[in-house]
Amino acid sequence: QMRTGPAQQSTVCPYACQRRTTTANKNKRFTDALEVLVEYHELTEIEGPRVAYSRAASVLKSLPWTIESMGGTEALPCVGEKTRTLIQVTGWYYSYIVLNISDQEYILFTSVFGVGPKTADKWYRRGLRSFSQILADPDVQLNRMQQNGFLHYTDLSRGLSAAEARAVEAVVGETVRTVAPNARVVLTGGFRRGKEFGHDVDFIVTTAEPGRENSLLPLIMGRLEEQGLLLFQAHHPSTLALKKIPCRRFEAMDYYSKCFLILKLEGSRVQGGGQAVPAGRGWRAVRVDLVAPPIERFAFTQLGWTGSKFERDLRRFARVERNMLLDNHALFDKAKNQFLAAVTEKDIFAHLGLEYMEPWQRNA
Ligand code: TTP
Ligand code: MN
Ligand code: MN
Ligand code: MN
Repeated sequence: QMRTGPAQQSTVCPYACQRRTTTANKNKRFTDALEVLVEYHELTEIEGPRVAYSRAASVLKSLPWTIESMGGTEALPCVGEKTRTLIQVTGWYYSYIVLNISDQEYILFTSVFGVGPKTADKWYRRGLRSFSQILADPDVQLNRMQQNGFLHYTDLSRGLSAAEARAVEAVVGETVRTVAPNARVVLTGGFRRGKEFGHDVDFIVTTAEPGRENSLLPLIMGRLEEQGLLLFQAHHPSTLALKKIPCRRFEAMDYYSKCFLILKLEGSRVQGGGQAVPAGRGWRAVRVDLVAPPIERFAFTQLGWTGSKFERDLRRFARVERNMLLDNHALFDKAKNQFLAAVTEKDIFAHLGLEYMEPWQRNA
């Protein structure tokens, strides 16, 4: 009975980690509008509206049917009065939110690599309303990341196709094989979830040699540099040895060695030519993230970095429903006062008493 709405509603689970959400979003019209609201509310300290809209969007993404009207949405979990109004009047309400909101510059500013809500807010408060005003203002100090964010803005704001992500995977794979033949690289993030489009490509790099994971990323960056492919790098060495695990705060945060890169992707490497590569130049800039956890933490890293709101709800589910703490490093059972080991993601789902969800079913 996949056709009508109301018959489905009783089966919609309240946590995203209990729902199978593929990239085939049947309610994109509404979820796009909701995600603009989520982004807009990221500016404020009050997390209520942001969380509420974000959860509502996740629920709508998981529905196997398209919502036609507000009627019949009453029984959906996490879909409150405001979201239902948005559904009812989506056409004009959406335009109103996107086009007339006074702070739309804030959303524009945070689209620059290295610019977060705080910086965007600071610039907005200074009266700055456009990139040219920011770049022309003698009092604005851009850090190295932001300088590169502006320098490569056109390429980076375009995002990447799955074909380009595969080309990046080949480049990173070859590089790792050259400097660390025994290391392993796996794709994670949105492209692991089967997205056709993403803002960067994420990889986990591991080695079976204990302690060696901390020297991997500098080696990889060095080799990328030698090949003339490294346009920008910010490396954060591991702080794992210094920290208490699991994190007490449930953020998409971890203590592993990681780096945020901008790489040069040559058009010739992309199957089908790579439409996003400017013709005269033959290459484009792409954002790449690498993380290098110790091998025994691989499953937790993989689950965490595969991402989406699925991940946030998984942590919340663990805490609220299971009295456990889950983060990118570990799963801790508070009742038993012990860590629960995991070699694969399946082990973690099993510890949580959840049905295993494939990565492409985690597009919450
Ligand atoms: P993103 O790359 O930001 O998001 P995405 O791959 O889902 O989508 P896109 O790139 O297309 O926008 O993050 C991927 C996951 O990595 C996200 O769930 C959070 C996680 N992550 C950490 O857990 N710790 C970190 O330090 C960072 C930078 C990311
Ligand atoms: Mn990503
Ligand atoms: Mn992103
Ligand atoms: Mn990323």
